Amino acid sequence: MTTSPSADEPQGNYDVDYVVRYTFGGTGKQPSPLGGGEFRDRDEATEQLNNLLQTLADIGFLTEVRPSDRTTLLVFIRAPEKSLLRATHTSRVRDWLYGLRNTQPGGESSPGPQSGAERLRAIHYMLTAPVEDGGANITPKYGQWKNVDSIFPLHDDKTNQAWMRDWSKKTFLTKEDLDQIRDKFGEKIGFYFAFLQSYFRFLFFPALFGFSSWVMLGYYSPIYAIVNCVWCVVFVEYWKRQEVDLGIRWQVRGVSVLSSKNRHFKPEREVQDKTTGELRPIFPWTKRLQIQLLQIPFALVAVIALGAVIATCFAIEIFISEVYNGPLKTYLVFIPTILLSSLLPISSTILTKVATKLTELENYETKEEHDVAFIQKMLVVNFITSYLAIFLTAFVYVPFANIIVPYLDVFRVTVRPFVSQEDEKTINHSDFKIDPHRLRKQVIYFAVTAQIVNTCMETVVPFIMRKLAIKYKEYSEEKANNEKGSPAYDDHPDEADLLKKVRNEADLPEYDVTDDLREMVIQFGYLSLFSTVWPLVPVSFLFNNWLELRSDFFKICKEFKRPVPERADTIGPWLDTLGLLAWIGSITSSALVYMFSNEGLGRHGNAGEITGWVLMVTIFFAEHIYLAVRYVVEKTMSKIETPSIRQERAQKLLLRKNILGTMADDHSTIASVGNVDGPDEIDRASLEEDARTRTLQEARPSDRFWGRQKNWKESLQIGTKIIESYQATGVKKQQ
Ligand SMILES: [Ca+2]
Repeated sequence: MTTSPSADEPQGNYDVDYVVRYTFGGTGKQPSPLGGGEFRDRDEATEQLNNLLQTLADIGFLTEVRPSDRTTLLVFIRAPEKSLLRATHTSRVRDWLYGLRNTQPGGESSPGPQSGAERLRAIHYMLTAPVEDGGANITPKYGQWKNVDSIFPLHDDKTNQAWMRDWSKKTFLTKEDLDQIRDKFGEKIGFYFAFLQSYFRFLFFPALFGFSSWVMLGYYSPIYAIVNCVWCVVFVEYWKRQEVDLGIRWQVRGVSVLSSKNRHFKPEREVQDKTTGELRPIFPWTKRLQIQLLQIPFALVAVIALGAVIATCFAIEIFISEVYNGPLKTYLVFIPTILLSSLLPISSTILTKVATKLTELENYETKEEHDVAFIQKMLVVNFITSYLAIFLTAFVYVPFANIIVPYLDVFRVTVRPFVSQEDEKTINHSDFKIDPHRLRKQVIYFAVTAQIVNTCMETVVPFIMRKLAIKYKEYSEEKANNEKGSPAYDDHPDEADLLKKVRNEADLPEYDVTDDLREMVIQFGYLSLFSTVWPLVPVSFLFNNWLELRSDFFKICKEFKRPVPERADTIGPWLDTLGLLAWIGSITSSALVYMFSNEGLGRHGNAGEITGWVLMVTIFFAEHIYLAVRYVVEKTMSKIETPSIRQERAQKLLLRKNILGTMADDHSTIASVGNVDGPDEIDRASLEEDARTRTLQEARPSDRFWGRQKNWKESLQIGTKIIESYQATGVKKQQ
């Protein structure tokens, strides 16, 4: 296991651990007609800043205040060695008490954080944990912290760039690379990259096999379908195993027991725990179940609403492209695309809002439960928007087109605004023929074109928008400074670069790994469900995912704030989704092979000859074979012992031996539990003194940065000055 020592972690960022962006509002608002609004704002902002700086000093953190822009300022936070040791020790003891660690962390000898992620996680815990757990209980944008806009760590640009260069030269990331990602960004993001890497590695076989079956077997080959289904099952089971292995390797097995509280949880009543006497907030599960039942109508509404939008656009498209032969056809074919790309986002936004509301009503106690419940609701929406169009072509258009097409005349209305009455009469559908390549064209679109478009929309477009936003902000700041007077507080030349970087990062959005995981799982769905139609699907995904891994990393580093490291021992509900997709894949693949095996026109060259009961029997057998294969793969996989699992077993054995051997004459293991609180008592004054004298002696480049403001009171003075200078100039101008 590679672990970078803590000393060289915050390189280049002047030892800054976290930055708080603090808004003081003011200049942007109109002064109240009664006057004094500006001053009331200012007093409140100063008072809350006082509160913030004092709280930070109370838990032993150093602070420095700098201006950011006309409405915000930056509070730099650094945890000195002593309070950091205490924070990591507390978090490790907690891990041990919850059974995440086999070995009890030693009292005084407990080493500092083993990785950047552990350091940042421990500090973040101190910043946000409830006061009774020794934290500062800072909740951005909430209650007394409503002026705290965000708390974020800074990107380590040098390392990020070095990794990007390194990875651009190799095909696979090594285990060590993944460990490094985990050490820097935490396990949750580590798991995403590990998943993407495993998926990419597993794509090599279907890509090769798909290519050769495209050359030799053609489309809708039953052999390809069977191999593909088995491969999907093997991959899902392999990844389950991989999660266990990584969980042990990264010491996060069972980490979900350490769940964080859901801030919006509203308990119905409090119940006294019989054994501990503690008051515990309760929300009865029966009530929650009642609200959860609303998921069924929600899913139905989602299916009907999205289904109606997609099916209508689909029908209009068929009408215009295959039935209609009047004038302007080349332009009219874009009508359904335009309709779809405007209606679909609107309906999914509404459904997302409803899902958010439902999840809130379900009132989960922990943030993790809340997130899982939300993702599960959104699955229906994701599935329909991604797969329904292909389903309609394969299972409605091809078998039933001859019956449906006459009814499509209702869509004459869509072309009426563009076509004269005489022309409209020329529309006839007597010569209508099913387009046998329609399905393949659609699958190719989703497997190639859509993937390229996605990468652009995900990485390239936001990057350009970001650059433009920075330019615009610079311009408008300059303009404001010219009009309203420039601020009293200039950047020190030493810090100019750092401050510029921090101001830019403060404007970035926060990263959520869920979106990237969803993208990959949906992609896996195209492979398992429809790749029989076009066996080159895995080839396209192979190339795409090599790039995806790198561009996603680039995206996290450049287009988002550095994420606060979080722990996880799984990719969460997406794992079940993978299993579900593999199962549905066995059904669709067998149905597709049966219906299209003769170049898209059924078994005997005529789509009308598909018989329902043969289809049913085919699906039934395929699905049962799937279950059998999965059982065998599952059993085989469980026999394989990965190195981490072997190591953990050995460690447990050794531990048992050691403890049982020393029980009789040594009570130190029990006595040292009392040392949970950490090495020795520390107070704020000694901490600040300590850290400052230490930095002065060592004369590092960050010394001057952290020496500018002697203590939190001086920081407050500077902060107040910044707020006053901006608001005073603003008021002057408005008068
Ligand atoms: Ca992505």
